[in-house]
Amino acid sequence: MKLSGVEVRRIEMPLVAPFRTSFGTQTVRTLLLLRAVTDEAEGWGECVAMPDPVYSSEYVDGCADVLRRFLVPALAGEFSGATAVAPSLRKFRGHRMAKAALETAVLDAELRARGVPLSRELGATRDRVPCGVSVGIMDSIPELLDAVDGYLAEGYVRIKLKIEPGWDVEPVRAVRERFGDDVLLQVDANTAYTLGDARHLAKLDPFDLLLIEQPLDEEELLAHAELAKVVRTPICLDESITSAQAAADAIRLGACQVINIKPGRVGGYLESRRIHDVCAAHGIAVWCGGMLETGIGRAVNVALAALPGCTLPGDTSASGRYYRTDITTPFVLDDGHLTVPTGPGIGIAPDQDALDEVTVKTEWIPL
Ligand code: SMG
Ligand code: MG
Repeated sequence: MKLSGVEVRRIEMPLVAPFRTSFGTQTVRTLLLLRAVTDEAEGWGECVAMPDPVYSSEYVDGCADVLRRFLVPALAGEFSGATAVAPSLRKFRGHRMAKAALETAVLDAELRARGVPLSRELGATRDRVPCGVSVGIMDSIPELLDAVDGYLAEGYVRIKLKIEPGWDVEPVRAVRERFGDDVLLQVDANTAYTLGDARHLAKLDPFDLLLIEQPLDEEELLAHAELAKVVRTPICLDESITSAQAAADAIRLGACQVINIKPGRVGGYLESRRIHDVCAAHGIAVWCGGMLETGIGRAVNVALAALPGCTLPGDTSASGRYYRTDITTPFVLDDGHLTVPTGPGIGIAPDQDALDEVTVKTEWIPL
């Protein structure tokens, strides 16, 4: 396979509602969309980094820079396909979101050329996946209850509440009181707490949550293991899990009982599959996270969520949860599920007009 170049589009898509987490509020999703042009076919990849380095160290302009100067040029010449991408990029440290986008675009091109759907390539065992929804921090409890009510009415099978100090026990209590004990409920702190908050976080235990996601800093694996001795709610790691090696270490240390897999955070779908397998071997439940993806990133996430070890509903919500108009055929909830695309590669492509509408910059990186 030979790459002739990569088109990098910067797109800006308004969110249907502001999304507030412990690190900030998003009203527009700005991200990079890659189109890899090869001698066999073209393929798409979405870079999940945000404009500011607040979820992780990567950010949109940094990803565009590293793709232009280092990652795309490293793929010059003949190579054997998507499995050769990560080894070719390994000498460049970090930048996993940028690497993941490039690997996905190459993988999509390769699979389209071979006529193989990504879900089959990854080893998916389901044709539809149950979907959860991530609910941002709100200004008031009544506002939160209205939002949760709406999502449950739409059919979402699991609710995740974003939390931070000052917005944790009370919102969880209110949701449990209003919607009952049967609702699958979990929380995500995006690193907002310290180990000193352990006793406070244990106050979430009576609410029978599925998990608490990334309560402490991403580098604090040992502190998560200590926290796990104080809180009964299972700990799930997101930001801390940057590779299959990190997952194996975290499991060995007792830092988590559940892992959120995000292909962007770990450098791609092939590494995601390895994390899935490491977790399956240790009896650790996994689920597919979300980064407010467009239909392109969502298609790939839904394929990943269809793997047998993804035993918990993911943050793979319908297009309408995020955008009034998606750049692909929208993903629509059917009885709380999304259908796994069956076409070759990622199984979906952007609508050219919709894509042009949201594109603010296009760059061609030639090889
Ligand atoms: O894609 O539905 C989604 C968002 C899910 O909460 C979500 N993602 O830490 O898991 C997480 C956050 C990170 C992105 S916030 C902009
Ligand atoms: Mg998270």
